[in-house]
Amino acid sequence: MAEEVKLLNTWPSPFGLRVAWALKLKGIEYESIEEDLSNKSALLLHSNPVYKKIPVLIHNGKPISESLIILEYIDQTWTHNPILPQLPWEKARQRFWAKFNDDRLLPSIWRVFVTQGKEREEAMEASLENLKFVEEELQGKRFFGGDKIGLADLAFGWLANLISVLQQLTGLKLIDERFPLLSAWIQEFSETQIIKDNWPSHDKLLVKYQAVYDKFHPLK
Ligand SMILES: N[C@@H](CCC(=O)N[C@@H](CS)C(=O)NCC(=O)O)C(=O)O
Repeated sequence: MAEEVKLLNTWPSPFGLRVAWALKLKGIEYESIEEDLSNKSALLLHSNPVYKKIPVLIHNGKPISESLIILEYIDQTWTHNPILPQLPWEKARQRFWAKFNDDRLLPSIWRVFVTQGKEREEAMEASLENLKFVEEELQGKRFFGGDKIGLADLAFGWLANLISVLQQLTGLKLIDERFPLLSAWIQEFSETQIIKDNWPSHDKLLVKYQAVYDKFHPLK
């Protein structure tokens, strides 16, 4: 039976991007369906009735939600070019860091982006503390997954293209020479062909996130 793979997505989403990268790394053909989150489609509401969020992968008519769960599903369904290691401890570690990104790192950096004043200072402090943990995890490694891109790399992947946009819009520097290993990882990850070929341009992201920024920081 021919496989039918659809991805409900929005192009600037860090969560959607990681799923698209995983499908590309595995060489899976899929149809990307762009959602308008201000007017969600019946297909999205039907496929992810609990959270009503993208990304949703629909494989042969069956929906899977939550990007980290989708990544695991992809890895178990198409087992070539694995994104999770074999050893249970290493596997757990990849999952730990992917979850750390979603629970701690990404929300702290997002808070820097959407707040001002004292709140922003606190968010900045939390972000730097979180980034230090990430830096330590990269000791002696090229990727979080060792010598190749794995689950945690895909989860942290948004940093590699979005951080420069967020820094430009806020005028704040988060990742610089204080984080040499993370800076090297950003370089290495961004230069990987599959990743490079499959992410939105800096300029396109800038326009999109400028609009988001303006919404949170309207001119008085
Ligand atoms: N934990 C979810 C987060 C997904 C998420 O936040 N998606 C956003 C777009 S980046 C969304 O669909 N937002 C629509 C809404 O909240 O109504 C995942 O990993 O898939």
